[in-house]
Amino acid sequence: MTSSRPWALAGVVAGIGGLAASYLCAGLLTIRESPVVAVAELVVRLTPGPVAERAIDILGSRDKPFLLSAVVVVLLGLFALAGWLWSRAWWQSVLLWVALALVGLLAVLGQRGADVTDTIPIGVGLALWLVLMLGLAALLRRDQAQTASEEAPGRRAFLLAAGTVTLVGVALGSLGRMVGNRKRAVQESRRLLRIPGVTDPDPGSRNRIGVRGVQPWRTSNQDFYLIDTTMAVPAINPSEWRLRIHGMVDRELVLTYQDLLDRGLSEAWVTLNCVSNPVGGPLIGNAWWSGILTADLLEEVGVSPRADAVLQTSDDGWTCSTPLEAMTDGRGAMLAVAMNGEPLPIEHGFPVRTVVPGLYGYVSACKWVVDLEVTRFADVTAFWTERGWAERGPVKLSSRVDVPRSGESVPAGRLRVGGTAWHQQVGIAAVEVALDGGPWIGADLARQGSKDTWVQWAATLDVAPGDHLIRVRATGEDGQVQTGVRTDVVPDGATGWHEVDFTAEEA
Ligand SMILES: Nc1nc2c(c(=O)[nH]1)N[C@H]1C(S)=C(S)[C@@H](COP(=O)(O)O)O[C@H]1N2
Ligand SMILES: [Mo]
Repeated sequence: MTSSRPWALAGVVAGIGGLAASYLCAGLLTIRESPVVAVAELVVRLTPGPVAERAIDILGSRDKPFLLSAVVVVLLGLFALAGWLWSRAWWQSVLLWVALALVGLLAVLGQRGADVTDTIPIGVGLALWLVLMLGLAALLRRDQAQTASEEAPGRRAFLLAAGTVTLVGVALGSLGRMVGNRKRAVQESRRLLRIPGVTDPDPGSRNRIGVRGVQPWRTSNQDFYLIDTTMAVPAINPSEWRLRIHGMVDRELVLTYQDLLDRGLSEAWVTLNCVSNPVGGPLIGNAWWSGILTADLLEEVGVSPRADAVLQTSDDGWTCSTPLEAMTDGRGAMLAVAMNGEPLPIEHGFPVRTVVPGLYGYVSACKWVVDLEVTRFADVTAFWTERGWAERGPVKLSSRVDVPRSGESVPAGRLRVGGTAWHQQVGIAAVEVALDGGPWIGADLARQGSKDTWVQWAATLDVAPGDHLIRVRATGEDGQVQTGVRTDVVPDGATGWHEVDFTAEEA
């Protein structure tokens, strides 16, 4: 019998060739992403919410590279299988390939705004695979026939395979550069962009409580947490960006970036929260946002009195449904174009993202936003609400200890502790800490920027040598006291007091 290894190798080589062809084709057609990324995104979309949560827990920010690598490994295995199948019954191999192409097709057509051109890379990939496989199979057969009479076992096929791999490598390399060029072009236009009216106020020291180790009141763009489901951050040139506002409106509107800027900027400090932030967690940040008020835009288009939601869609297909009221009342919901005085960083939604004070990001803070559909909650679902998260997501009253850190050792005696607290749309009236289950002690508050920002607190404790536990709770301007009842982040945000254990050591 013939060895199966050269056949598997031929399958892999033909597979990579086909894949490279579809990559190149996608690049040339400036389709946002290649079929492989589309498949990875399909996996993300099909993953049940709790499984996704678990994966993010275990893998953290490595979840995406992990998923992409998994897709690639599975693909390579299937390529090898297809090559081997060809040696036994070529039509089985073709069937496997057609099945793979169908999965790719499904994934691609499932993307936002997919059209027929998006399917071309898959067709091209399939065709090239067939050509490569036919060629390699012919060579392998000839080699095997030769081996029977002379020597030189399968050498030609391997040489050819190596040659093809090299070619494919070159092709992939140049494609990588092309895609890279596009990203670089957008980075460059962002770097050169000056948005008139954007300011960059220094928060000064008034908001600072002055305890070392408490997170800065203003979160730099660099340190701002990042959460999104996208496999490939959209690279959108402002000159190509369009926003469509439609649905239950009197006059549909399509805006360019300049049209948007022409409507005038508003600016505010807003603390953004992720609903997945565990008690005491890091998924929160405070920035100075500059943008165009959604209330003005929605007034301009005239919304139906029967509407109660806005379905926001990102360039990457992610969606969220936001209460219409939150985007039209006086709270200052905006389409932000700048963050901390700079054009939005690409990964934070460049060129335009939504910021709605008082709501968790998953129901409001759409990055790379391109479509606002005025609608009704009863008529739509969105990315996270389809996965078991609540339809409404107001930020919950919460507080955090930053100093001391969990497990830290500190000198016994007078100890300055500190952290932050927030209750967007309401404001913080008081913060209290308790040592080792003792009575609540009032903390000092720094100045709160506005009711939509966090506020820093500090307290002085006297700690004896030994192990200790401190906990913190906040009270809102509305008199609500932060509950100690612990609930999970699903479906609408965690509750409970943040507790930190530490050790005081004899000085
Ligand atoms: N396009 C897009 N926008 C998105 C998301 C996303 O997955 N895709 N995630 C949302 C969530 S859950 C949060 S908490 C915020 C986070 O914004 P940041 O990454 O700028 O901090 O973005 C929101 N906007
Ligand atoms: Mo989030």
